[in-house]
Amino acid sequence: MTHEIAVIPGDGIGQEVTPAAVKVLEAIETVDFEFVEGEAGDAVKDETGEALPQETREIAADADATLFGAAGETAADVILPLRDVVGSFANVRPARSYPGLDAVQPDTDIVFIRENTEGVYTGIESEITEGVRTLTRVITAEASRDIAEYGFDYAKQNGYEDVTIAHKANVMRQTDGLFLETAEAVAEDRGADYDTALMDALAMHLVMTPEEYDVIVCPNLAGDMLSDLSAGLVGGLGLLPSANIGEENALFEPVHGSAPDIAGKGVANPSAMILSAAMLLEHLGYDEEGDQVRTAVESVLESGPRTPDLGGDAGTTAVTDAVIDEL
Ligand code: GGG
Repeated sequence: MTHEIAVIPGDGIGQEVTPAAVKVLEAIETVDFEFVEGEAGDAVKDETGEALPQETREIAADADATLFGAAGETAADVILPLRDVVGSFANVRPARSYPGLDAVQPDTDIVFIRENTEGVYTGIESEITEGVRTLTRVITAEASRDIAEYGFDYAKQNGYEDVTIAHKANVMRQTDGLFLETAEAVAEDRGADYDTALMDALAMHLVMTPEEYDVIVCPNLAGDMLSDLSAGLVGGLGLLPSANIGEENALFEPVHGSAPDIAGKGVANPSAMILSAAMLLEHLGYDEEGDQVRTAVESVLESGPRTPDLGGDAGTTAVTDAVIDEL
């Protein structure tokens, strides 16, 4: 069986790390892929006036899964609609420390389960009058239930003991009040143990004692920010993959953005993107192959070569080829 994969490199280092992940997938001899490339991002907007052309939407909608690189200035016009195209409601962001890397917190193994459709990312913003702008934060019981169910199921299926529900219901009483009460009801229906944590205090606890957390179920913005914070604990954004999961389709992307400061230099760390490809393999049912890719990345992270963000002097291609050699 051949799996059709939409490949959307996007902007900046997305153009460098996405081909690296494709090269790794091509090296997996037990799975057949057909890659269909689509354009999106700042450059295509400059050329055509549209950051996400209809053709690219269709490529992602028709594929078995999508690999997405990075979004730049047009992030809101690219990645948010793409998540919608694949019907994604859950953004899974594992933040793990790896042996041999100089991490701030070497005992980190946390999976953020981020609500992926609403919160402050619905784009409902207005200018009321000059100097006054507003943003509408949308929280629904349906989306809160979906993400909580996904989070508790994920924890059970992946052998994680602790689930924490992140919120700020003492201030955002209506919106996070609903998120919290809905997620707690899901836990109680399942008879599952859980903790709740105010997201601001949680940020501090994550820095000081990340080993106390396993799976964290978060509203949208909190999940985006707390996962980036946790990237800092394990060695940087070059290490965090993610999966945008829908009922029938999914999109895989590194947590990092387009990194314009290093784009075009050939030194971007491909690990997050290759680990996202490992998540894609698992999503398609190739657990063994996904595990092989992750193990190969871990081995290269431990023994090198490494890109400059991890203290090395190797380029994207050298690291990718080393991962393929390990495979
Ligand atoms: N590959 C991820 C990416 O391009 N991130 C840029 C960004 O702004 N992301 C916002 C989000 O993940 O919601």
